[in-house]
Amino acid sequence: MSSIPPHTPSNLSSGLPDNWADICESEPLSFSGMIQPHGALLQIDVGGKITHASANIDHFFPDIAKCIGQNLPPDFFHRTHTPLDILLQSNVGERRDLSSIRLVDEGPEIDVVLTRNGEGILIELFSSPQPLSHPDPALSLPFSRGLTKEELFSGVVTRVRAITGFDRVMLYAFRTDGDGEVLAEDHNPESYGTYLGLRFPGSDIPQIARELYLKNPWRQIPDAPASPVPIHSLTGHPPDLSHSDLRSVSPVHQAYLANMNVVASLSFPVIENRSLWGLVACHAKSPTILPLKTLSMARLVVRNFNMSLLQLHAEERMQAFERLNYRLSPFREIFSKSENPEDILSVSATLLASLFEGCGLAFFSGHRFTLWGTTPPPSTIESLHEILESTFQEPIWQTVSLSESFPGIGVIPVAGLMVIKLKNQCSLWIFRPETIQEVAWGGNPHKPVETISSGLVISPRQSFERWVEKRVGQSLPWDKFTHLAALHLIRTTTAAPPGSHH
Ligand code: BLA
Repeated sequence: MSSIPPHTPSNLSSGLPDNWADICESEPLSFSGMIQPHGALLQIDVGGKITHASANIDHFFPDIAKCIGQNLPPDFFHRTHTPLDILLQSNVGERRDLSSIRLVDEGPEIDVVLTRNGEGILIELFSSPQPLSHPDPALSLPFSRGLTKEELFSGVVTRVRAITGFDRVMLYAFRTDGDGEVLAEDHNPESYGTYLGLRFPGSDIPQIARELYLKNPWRQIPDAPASPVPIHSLTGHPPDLSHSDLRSVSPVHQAYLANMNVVASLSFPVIENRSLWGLVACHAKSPTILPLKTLSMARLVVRNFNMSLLQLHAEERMQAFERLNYRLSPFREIFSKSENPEDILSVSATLLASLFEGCGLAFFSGHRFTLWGTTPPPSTIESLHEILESTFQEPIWQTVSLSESFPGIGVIPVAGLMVIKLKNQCSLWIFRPETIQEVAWGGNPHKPVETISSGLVISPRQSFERWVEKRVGQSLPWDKFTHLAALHLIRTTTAAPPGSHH
């Protein structure tokens, strides 16, 4: 029997219901049945029949409200220069952005977005505001090669602010621990304070909201407090708004923006390996509606940035791999000859400890192990080995705090642990010491729930003032470079011997 109680996830937000994060994750964002009032929406099915219309549709397209259940006039597709059958043949998620279209003679010019969705075609109509200014077309040229990361980061926020005119534009990046941080910011000199360098808890942007960025080019909230408009339905079910930019704003997020003193918000996804790497997030203090052309131009800038970022990351990885290849060669060499823990650590302990910034190591070969440097006592390591062997299948496991992961572990002279599983039941354990860290947050992140008269509600923070957390009992985080080094170790020691073929 092991002497250490099983793993319990750390609970930052003590006193809260355990499932508060699930509550955020279960809001039916895409089935709100309502839209924001700056545009109007129609859903047609694959036969061209109108199944849903927003209550304000008359404002954009007179006489259509009566037509729920009937076919959209063929003239519509003539005026949008996009035949219905062509639209229906496109893949779900594909969209056509049409600027300055007239749906009726002598009618106003409007912007139209047509999106093929699961149910048929989603039609979104927006009044086409005159652009505030005509941004310099050079802003949408690709970023020059050879910029440093910092130059690229500040380049994208400056360009997006020049195009959109928002008060504040930030590059917000998700960290490997799920939280996020503001890496670059450009703001109106009159706007208050800065979010640059501040960290925000992962729960501020739930996964359900992050996933929508993989389907949409941007999320536009021109007037967060504005009352939403209901959608009339033929089917009795709300339409799927996962591809809709007009989708009404989550009430929690409305409160969040209000607490931040933000009225208009606009954000563009930055994507790497099909997942959301970050956002370019824009804030304004007063309602701000941009024409489709301006939105498309800002999106192009973010896409250019995204491409340069991927290139930079690829170069970084290549350089890191070359360095790792060189530095890890003594380890590879000894491990290819011997799996004896003493042999391995006598040759490579110093280099492994310095590469992984560890204070102590354990090398397991089956159930035999050898220790080096500062580690917990052997009996504790044996118990940990037993638990981890039975609970974790992944090739890499890590924690920044063994005492948070295993509250019964007792007093130990280390905080963090990374376990790297190698071939033949061998594993390398790296211990890190406690490093007291100061983390500057955008407001106290530990209180996402409040008590109001009717009970407990999930609510965003009231204040986003810089709030410094002093982190004790934790090691430095296991960052991307450490992960890369661990993967490199696994790959290069399990690679098929030269000459073998698959
Ligand atoms: C959405 N939260 C968002 C979005 C951002 C943030 C960028 C996307 C929509 C948008 O662009 O406005 C958070 N905004 C930030 C952060 C910064 C910023 C971190 O500018 C930092 C500078 N929010 C909460 C809690 C919940 C929550 C506790 O604080 C959960 C109950 C939910 N956030 C939430 C939801 C959305 C959201 C539901 C989706 C809103 C929508 O699209 O309607």
